[in-house]
Amino acid sequence: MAKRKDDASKPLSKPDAEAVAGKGGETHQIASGDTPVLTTQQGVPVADDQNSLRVGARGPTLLEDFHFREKIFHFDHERIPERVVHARGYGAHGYFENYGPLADVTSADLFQRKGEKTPVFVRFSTVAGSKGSADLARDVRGFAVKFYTKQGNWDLVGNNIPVFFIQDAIKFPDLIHAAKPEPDRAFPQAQTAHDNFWDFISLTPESMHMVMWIMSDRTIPRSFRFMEGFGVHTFRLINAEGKSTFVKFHWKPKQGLQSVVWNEAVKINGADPDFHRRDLWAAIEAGDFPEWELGVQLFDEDFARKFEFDVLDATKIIPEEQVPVKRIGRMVLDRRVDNFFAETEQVAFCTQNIVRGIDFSDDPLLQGRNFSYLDTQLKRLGGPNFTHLPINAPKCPFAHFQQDGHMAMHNPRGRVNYEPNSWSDGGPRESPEAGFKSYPEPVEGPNVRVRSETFSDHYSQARQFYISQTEIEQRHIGNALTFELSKVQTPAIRARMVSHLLNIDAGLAEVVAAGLRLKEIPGPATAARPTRQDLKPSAKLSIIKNGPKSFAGRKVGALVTDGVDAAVLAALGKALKAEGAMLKLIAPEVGGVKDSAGAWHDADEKLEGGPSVLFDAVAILPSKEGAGLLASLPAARDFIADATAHRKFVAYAPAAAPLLEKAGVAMDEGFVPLNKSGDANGFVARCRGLRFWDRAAAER
Ligand code: HDD
Repeated sequence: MAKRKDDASKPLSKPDAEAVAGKGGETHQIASGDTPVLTTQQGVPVADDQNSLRVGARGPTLLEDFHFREKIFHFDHERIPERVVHARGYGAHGYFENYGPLADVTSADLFQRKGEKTPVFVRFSTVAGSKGSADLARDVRGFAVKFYTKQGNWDLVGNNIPVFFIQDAIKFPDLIHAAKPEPDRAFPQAQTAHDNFWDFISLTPESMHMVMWIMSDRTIPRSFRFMEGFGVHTFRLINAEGKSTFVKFHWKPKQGLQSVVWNEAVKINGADPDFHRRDLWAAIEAGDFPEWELGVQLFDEDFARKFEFDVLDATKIIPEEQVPVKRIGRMVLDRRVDNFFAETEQVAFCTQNIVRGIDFSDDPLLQGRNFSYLDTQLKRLGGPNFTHLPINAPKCPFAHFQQDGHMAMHNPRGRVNYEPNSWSDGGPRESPEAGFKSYPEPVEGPNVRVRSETFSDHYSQARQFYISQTEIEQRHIGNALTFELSKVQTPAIRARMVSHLLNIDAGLAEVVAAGLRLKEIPGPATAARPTRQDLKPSAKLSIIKNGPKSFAGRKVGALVTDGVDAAVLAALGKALKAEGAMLKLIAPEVGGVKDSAGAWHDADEKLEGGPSVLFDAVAILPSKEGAGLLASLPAARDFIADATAHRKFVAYAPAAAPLLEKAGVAMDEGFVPLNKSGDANGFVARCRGLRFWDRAAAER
């Protein structure tokens, strides 16, 4: 059966067709050769999988039909609870390759040898939406990495934003309740643009730095491949002598940073809600393996004491200008999952999973997370043996006396299940030499529920982030705040947010107040600490300043018709291939088009299914007649108008001119004529800029 299904081009033979249709009383095919026989879970071969057992052809179904009952029973229990947060995600396998020994700072085994490869599994995610929500929601992206090291599993459970909303884990349920659909109405899905979220945020000044990040284009990445990752918290690295060095972890995408614009995100969600997962899948399938470098910011107690903010406060960064990011290895994702559920869904990340040579800091958010992740796996995966699942099991030898529980798959063998014991084959023993050691930090103090004074500056780094952005990015932040707060129905909440913005940047507050048309500008929010004006802009915080050097890994969508210039199309394909980018053909019909030399090209998408939002740049390449046809099609006009509005580079054949006019676009320097095949290289070179932002300036 399986074989036949895969080979869709082969028509079904008569007995096959009957087996599928399940004609009563017919003889079913007998599996032979390499086709396995369908069995029950007990291994009993199944003779008929099309009809339940019943009394007579039209009679009631019998309870003794064990195959039917087992099949339905299993189906009824296919779902497990989705993650409370980060429910929608997508994973891939790969490896981490260490650049060189780091023994001076850490004894972690994976960082000891140059070129050592450690297998990894990565799961990217959105936070707020449920499992079936769309990929381009404006949201933080999860960036969780499981390293299967030779000394046990290390999980670095980070995000694509280096700070968080809250300073203390006890506020996490409130934050997530506020962000998720409102409980009485169960909407909006996968969006923070609603009253509850902004009500909570506007009452939580510590979230203001994060607010700047989530209202920036960081929350609408072009794909998982083009975003940074951060471990967020300060951790410790411990060397063999027990010396501790503080560390913050960074993932830097080799592909460079890239985001989409909001109007594009909204349209992508309609055109392809799976845009991000499809992108990762397609890149890996094409052998274009995405890659990140792992970077560390290393600093000592002395720096921590002198730094303007508390390094235990997860709402703060350490600017790279103050502590540079040292790149210590690279991660390559080169293998897709075999089965989404078994791997991506069942993977269980826990911040408490660390290995010798790495340790926690006292960041109260991290300390709380260490409880939460282990706890949540019990609910989601149903028992304490989720580490027996292949995706969660260490790939190094392991031995312990833990036993039993739901679905136990490897209980200790033999008589011994406790320690100490005096049996000669007494099982594993602890090892003071090789074992995990916690950093013996001296801690003293009264039991108190207080937030440290050193955590109380909520605006200075929010301002620093804002002033580090290009003008375009600042405008996007203003637009995003205006959009989200316009969805808030309670005017007092809108005004309360503007009062916080006044502490961040007066210009931004003004833009948002005007965008909301506030009748009265509120006074600035009461601040525990005045906003520092002396923090310097940090270029690393901008996406546009950290874009790619090449157009590799990106996609051009070429709108083509019959009669497309064969030489120009070939040259464009060649130039993109040389750059490591892809060309996709969009045609009036998916069957394809015949070019000017009479050659046939299959289309990748029918026009209505391949809007320009799915591509990084576009080429409009109709023949003269084709241009006339396209001008009459709304989807073709939208294709061009959207690409223009989203500041994309547009290549066009001379014959496209009347079509461009019909689409109502004003041509500018971002439009590149493809008159002859030699022009393709020039177009691809322009595409390295990703967007023609000057078009935005002209509009303003
Ligand atoms: Fe969390 C999942 C990242 C704060 C509690 N979190 C989860 C995932 C990521 C993060 C990437 C998805 C893992 C996966 O793909 O399976 N979370 C973060 C970051 C935080 C953070 C970077 C702040 C720095 N989280 C945080 C706090 C708590 C949680 C403060 C609770 C006290 N997070 C959870 C959770 C989840 C989770 C409920 C849901 C599913 C899971 O853990 O395995 O336990």
